[in-house]
Amino acid sequence: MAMLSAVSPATADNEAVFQAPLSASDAPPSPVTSIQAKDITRHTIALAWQAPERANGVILEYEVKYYEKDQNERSYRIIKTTSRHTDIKGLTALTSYVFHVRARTAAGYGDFSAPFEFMTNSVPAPIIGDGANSTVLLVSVVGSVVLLIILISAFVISRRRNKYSKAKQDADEEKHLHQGVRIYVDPFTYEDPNQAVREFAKEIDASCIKIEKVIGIGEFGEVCSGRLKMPGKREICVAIKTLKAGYTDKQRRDFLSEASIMGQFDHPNIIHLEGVVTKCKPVMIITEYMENGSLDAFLRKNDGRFTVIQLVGILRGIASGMKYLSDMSYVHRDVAARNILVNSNLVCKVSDFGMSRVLEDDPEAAYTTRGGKIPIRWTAPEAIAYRKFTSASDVWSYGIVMWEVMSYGERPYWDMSNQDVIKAIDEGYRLPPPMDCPVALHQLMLDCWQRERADRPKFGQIVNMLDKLIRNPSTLKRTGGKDYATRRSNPSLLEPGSPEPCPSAGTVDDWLRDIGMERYSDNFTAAGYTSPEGVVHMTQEDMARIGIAVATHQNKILSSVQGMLSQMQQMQGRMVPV
Ligand code: ACK
Repeated sequence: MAMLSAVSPATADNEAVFQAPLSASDAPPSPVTSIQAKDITRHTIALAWQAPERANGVILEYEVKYYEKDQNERSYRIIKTTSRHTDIKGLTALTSYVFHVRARTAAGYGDFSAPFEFMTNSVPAPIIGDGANSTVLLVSVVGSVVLLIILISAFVISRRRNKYSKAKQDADEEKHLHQGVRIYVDPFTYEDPNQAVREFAKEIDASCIKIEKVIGIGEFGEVCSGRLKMPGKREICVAIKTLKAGYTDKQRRDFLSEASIMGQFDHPNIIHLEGVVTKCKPVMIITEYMENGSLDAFLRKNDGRFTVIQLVGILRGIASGMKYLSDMSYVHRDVAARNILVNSNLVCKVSDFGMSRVLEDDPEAAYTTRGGKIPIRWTAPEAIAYRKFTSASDVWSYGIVMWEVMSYGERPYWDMSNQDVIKAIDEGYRLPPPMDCPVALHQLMLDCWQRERADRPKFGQIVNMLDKLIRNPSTLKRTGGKDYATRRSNPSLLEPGSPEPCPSAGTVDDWLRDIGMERYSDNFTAAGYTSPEGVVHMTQEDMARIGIAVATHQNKILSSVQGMLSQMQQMQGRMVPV
């Protein structure tokens, strides 16, 4: 166990510091106790609240946390404001929302208020007064009906255009929400990056930190585990990233940029920044401690030990963290299992933020012909080709993380060279489903690996999809079978292997039941589609011909058919062409 001597260990003196009574300015503000809704419309609630009874200093800002009452509290949104009121916009009509408010002073955040619940309205604010004459009313009603027809037609047309037209709607909605949700601020836009550190990271006194052991090496220095005991708070385990001696100004800036970025996030699936030590050496970044370390190593150590539901829970957590980041307009660029940390409760948190550093630090990152350093196997083609990094390229990488998780930490594309990976992807090949991977999950991976980035799902949709699978575990039962077990020891990706018999995918009836489309069983039977092999080549026209008229049902069945086809092809020893 290595002890670093540069930081004072917990001595009797330090203990005395911990136990000293808090002065008013050390104590965070007391909780906000009352929140009122001053005005409510279909999509907006105007909130106002009282200052906390004991501010214990100057209140620098308030944080409003809110979420739909019926949704998981984890998918909350945050708005920060310096005043005691704010308009919460972009809400869904006729929906109950829960709000909490807390105040921040120089001593940090106080506790959140108790929950306050308000419901949005169901009708738009009236535009016709009581005295309006019936002609105006009639015109308005006719106008509304025409508008409704136009909207419905537009909706149907856009639904038909591509399966992620809903994605577009969600994206538009998200854009609105951006007006209410804080957007990530790039610390390098500050003239003085130290200012960003001061703004987003709390300075911690080195005497509060006890370093216990070195757990790894980062680009800038050792990563250690230890304990943090802040005045008035209980002692917690922390991870401590240190900046090694002899650093340049640029290295110090790059090192601390990670804290300036992390400090802007507050989400259960994003690694939490406790603070920084910048006033003495070594300079340190202190984060929550994640007992199980990096996800890739953790999975390899626990090969085969989790249930599918546990694995999907892991994926759901990561997707939720990524949704939060994309909502804040933060593009990670290096989403990979090695950059996800796991705690003792199997909660996964996205980590490894930073600017230029992110890719420099990553041993997987390789130089491209254009000079950038990129982790090829995890990166979307447009990001490799012309550095177009977006939340959609993060979705591609997330698909690779899904594959890593379902294969318990296997290396994507095994021992293929980076150049071969780029070529295979360009030719339309995709990773096959890992052993025992539910078809629905492999289909989601394939969706994340759509060549057109606009066709990839948004993180919000991925979270919804995973929630649906978790709620209906029977949808996770259908897998490609065990034949794939051989692939792990002898992956021959691009060589067509000797054709194997197709795996039994059950009956067409079973399959339709799995995807919730059993109402069409008779249509399939009557048209002679009695085996999965017969179904996989069906087209949209075939669907219409056998009497499936609803576009959403056609899409659902077709997307499942595509997954089934890819299953069969990978069973024949090939990577999946799309
Ligand atoms: O796989 P690991 O044990 O998890 O090895 C790496 C190492 O430090 C170098 O990055 C571990 N590590 C990084 N941050 C944390 C953290 N917050 N909690 C626990 N381990 C961490 C990582």
